[in-house]
Amino acid sequence: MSWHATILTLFPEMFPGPLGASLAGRALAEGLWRLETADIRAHGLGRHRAVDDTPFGGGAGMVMRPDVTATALAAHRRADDARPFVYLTPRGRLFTQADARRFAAGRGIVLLCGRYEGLDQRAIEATEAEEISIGDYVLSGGEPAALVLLDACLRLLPGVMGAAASAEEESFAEGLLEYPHYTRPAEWEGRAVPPVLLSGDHAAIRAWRRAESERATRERRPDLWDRYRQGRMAGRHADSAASVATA
Ligand code: 6GU
Repeated sequence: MSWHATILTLFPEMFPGPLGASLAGRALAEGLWRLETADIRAHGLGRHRAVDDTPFGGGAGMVMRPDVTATALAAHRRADDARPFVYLTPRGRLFTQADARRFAAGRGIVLLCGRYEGLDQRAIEATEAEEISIGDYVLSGGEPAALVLLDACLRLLPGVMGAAASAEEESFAEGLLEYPHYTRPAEWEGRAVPPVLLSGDHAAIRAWRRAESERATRERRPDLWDRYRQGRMAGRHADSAASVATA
């Protein structure tokens, strides 16, 4: 069976969205992965199919009801489903390349997209959801985060990218930012390509690229740089959360 993504959402029309184009879209058409969207509102209560209510204790916004959400989940995830269940929320742990690798290595994923002020805490606990955020900013819902998370997983599935790209992935899965890239023309509007790249000296090119990767990481991402240096001192780099930035 192909890699199976199930998305529980109040906005199923947002999917596949961008995942219907480019690499992920071709892989979807080829059956390398499968997408199932589940409309939470189909499990809503009463004539208005209510899925949310006002927060106990007061305050702004609405909270997704635990009963409706749990019913929707149970309808799309059987008890023996081996796939991880992820609730997308800005309260979650930050998503990393290590998560993408772990999810891509499994059978698929079940994603719950939060809306309103979020999901009732009891449903999060009862379902043992893994809470994940994609960054320190606020989205109006979990749907764009689900698209981001899926994109990161899908490009790692066998056959989705070429073999060359996978090899590249390995060589840069070290927690450094990428070096800068150049193509023709060799001179453009008075700007020359760094001469070493035209030298044909592959060892020198490798050394230049490594130095540029390290410089970019040091200048732009001191957090990644510290982790990279610690990893190097401990004699390991692979699979650090830092490698998210280099994939
Ligand atoms: Cl997963 N959801 C929302 N609403 N905002 C976010 C997020 C998720 N990750 C970062 N910001």
